[in-house]
Amino acid sequence: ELGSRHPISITREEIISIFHKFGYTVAEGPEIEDDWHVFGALNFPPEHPARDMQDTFFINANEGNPVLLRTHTSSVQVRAMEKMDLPIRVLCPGRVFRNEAISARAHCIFHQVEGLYIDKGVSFADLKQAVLLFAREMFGEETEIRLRPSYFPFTEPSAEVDVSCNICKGKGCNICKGTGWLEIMGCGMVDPNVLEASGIDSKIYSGFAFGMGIERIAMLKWQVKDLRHYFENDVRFLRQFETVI
Ligand code: 2U9
Repeated sequence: ELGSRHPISITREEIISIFHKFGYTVAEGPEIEDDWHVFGALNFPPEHPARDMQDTFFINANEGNPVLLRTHTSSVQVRAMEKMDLPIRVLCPGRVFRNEAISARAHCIFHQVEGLYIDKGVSFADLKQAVLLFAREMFGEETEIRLRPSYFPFTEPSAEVDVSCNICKGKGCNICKGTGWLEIMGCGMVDPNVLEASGIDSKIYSGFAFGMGIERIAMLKWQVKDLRHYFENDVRFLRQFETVI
């Protein structure tokens, strides 16, 4: 019997191929990280709750320089800023780990794709256009986007991105819970503190970043109702993707 590609792999490759057309290259980094690359360089204050044991899996919690499982792939972008020449256009897919109770909507392991673009004169308008082009390639050319103000330690200003629901065409249905909109990612302008922490002059350079959960994008694409399906290797679930690509 022939196997088939996993829906997370199919979705990850589709996201990568869209951003490849915009000039992004892929970078990968370690899943086991230090505090600096996951939190310190990303403008998380020392007492930020995300650093707490309840959110982060620590490998050695008691020593001076904690070793931990990355909670986001932003650590890979920090490593890219340290070693790549500017301008930077990089896409970072990978597994991330958060100490959460497993349910239909949350899992302690999931997959992200994050992106980072740093150059002279990058603006919020550039970010909006990149997000719009991505959304139309991923969800269809009729797709509209909406940005809602948000907060992340590593971006300022920050926003959450919704796409118009392609099931009901924005009229409101049970998938979009009657709102006509579906949340797909977060984004923002890289905080000057984050640029400076990796040795980039924030008076000369600016940039934008975005991040999305691959499980969530795949759920929206195929109306997967329970996250746990992705991790259980039930062939009755996996066979449904045999005909995709
Ligand atoms: C650097 C600077 C900024 C990455 C970003 C988000 C917004 C975001 C979430 C989406 C769903 C995580 O998987 S999720 O739970 N991510 O909303 N991520 S901006 O910002 C960066 C990354 C690296 C150096």
